[in-house]
Amino acid sequence: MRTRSTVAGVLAAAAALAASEALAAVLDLRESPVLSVGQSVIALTPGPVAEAIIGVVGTNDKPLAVASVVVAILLLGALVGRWWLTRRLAACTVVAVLVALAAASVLTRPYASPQGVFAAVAGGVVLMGVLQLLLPPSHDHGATKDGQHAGREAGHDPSRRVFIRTAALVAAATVVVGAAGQALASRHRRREVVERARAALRIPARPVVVPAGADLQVPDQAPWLTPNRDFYRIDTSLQAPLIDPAEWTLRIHGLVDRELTLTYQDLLDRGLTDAWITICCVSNEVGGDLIGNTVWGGVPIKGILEEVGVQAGADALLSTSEDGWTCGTPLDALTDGRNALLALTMNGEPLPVPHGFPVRQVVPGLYGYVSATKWVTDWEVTRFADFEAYWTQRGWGERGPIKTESRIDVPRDGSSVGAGPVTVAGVAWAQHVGVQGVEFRVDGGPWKPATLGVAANADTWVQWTGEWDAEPGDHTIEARATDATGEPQTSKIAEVLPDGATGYPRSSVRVS
Ligand SMILES: Nc1nc2c(c(=O)[nH]1)N[C@H]1C(S)=C(S)[C@@H](COP(=O)(O)O)O[C@H]1N2
Ligand SMILES: [Mo]
Repeated sequence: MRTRSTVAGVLAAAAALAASEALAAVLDLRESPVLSVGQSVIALTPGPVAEAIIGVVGTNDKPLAVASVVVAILLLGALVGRWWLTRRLAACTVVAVLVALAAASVLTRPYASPQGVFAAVAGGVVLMGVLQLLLPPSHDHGATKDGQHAGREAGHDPSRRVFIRTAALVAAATVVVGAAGQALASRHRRREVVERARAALRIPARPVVVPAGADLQVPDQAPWLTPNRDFYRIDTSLQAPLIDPAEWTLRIHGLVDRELTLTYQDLLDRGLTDAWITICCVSNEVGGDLIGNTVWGGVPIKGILEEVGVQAGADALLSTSEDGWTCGTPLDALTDGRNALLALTMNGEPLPVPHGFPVRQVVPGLYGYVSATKWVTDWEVTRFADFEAYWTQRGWGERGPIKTESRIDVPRDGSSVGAGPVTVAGVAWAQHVGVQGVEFRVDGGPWKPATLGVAANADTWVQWTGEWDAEPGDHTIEARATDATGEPQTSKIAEVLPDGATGYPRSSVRVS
């Protein structure tokens, strides 16, 4: 009976999930209850835990968040099933708490709606209904407190056959409803509208030309220009916000002389500036790939801030995305003349939805968490003393200047190469300062200068390459960059928390 009630509980929870998600799809909700709960879990995850998770699973953090919520609900379902016949009050309390938590998640999200609460409640009702179906409180079907009637062989237990048949039916219905819900959700009306609007945009075409000599064309090395589809994605959204550019506005307020609300067309009318900028995540470990380089097209932020008139005493721009993520950027970095942009295009095409469509910020020299707000809809000119942005609340540094770093791409860490001349290559960056040189060394020997690719400007990474005469055995290659002021990157190992990793990148290779 214990197995039976556990199975019934898990099945009931799965049916509840399928029903609630399908209902959310039928109602065309912006966000289903499961996603809302996932978002709450993300928001409540302490910074160091989030960091450890990103460190292990990288950009698979989103499926992991959803999977954890689903698994947790199935486990709670198992518990409810166990208690259904013997401790009904406790079982119902667990269901009620689950529904209440889901409803609270739905209601605290930017896309809160009464229908979302309805979908969560429906899930609870289905859960209990299925349990009632699978575990009838009967006297003659073996459902007594201590389980089976004595002397009955499991195989000949009629209630067992009934259970299996009903359970199979419930499982089949769950799969059908779940699949139908997913199919329906993928045809989300809003997604279609936004994708159509994105495809229909006629932004003056500007050819994307990689500056001559920037890409050294070393086999197996990451290309100098990161294609949009390979660009790393880091954000707190389980489902990228869907914003119709025709409805998008940026409201600018706070310590300004004149408030201003900009539309997408307003930005287009100003004309777009193109800039090659390498952006990087503070969670990028030494040697990591949470960094990418593209040409961004947008409107300089400096001019917009001049237009609204920043008042004395302000030192920060607090930007907020449509889904409520916040970011604090030093005003200095936005007004000192660097290419800080409100970007509309990435590699010549409208921003892909996961990268901030229709409008995001890009600021050379600052990690993404303090500068690169995607789906940005609100700007408040303010003071750092008066607020704490999303990641600062979770333990990250208030300011996030990018640290000078380098990476070895070839030969890859852990690879084997033949003895003789071996090409060593990688990238190095010191955004908005520039890279003057890169050196590499083997087994702690003397540093050897690498050849650098052409730098488009001080805001992008540079590729570097060199040659090493490899002798058989196990060897470790290290690299270090020196920025344009002559400052070499530090050898001191720092973790990514609180404000970015440092240390020499290493590649350990076996030479045969
Ligand atoms: N709205 C929103 N914008 C965001 C984030 C986010 O979580 N939400 N993450 C930031 C972080 S931490 C980084 S590193 C960059 C990543 O931009 P990308 O996903 O386009 O590479 O976006 C930034 N902008
Ligand atoms: Mo980031």
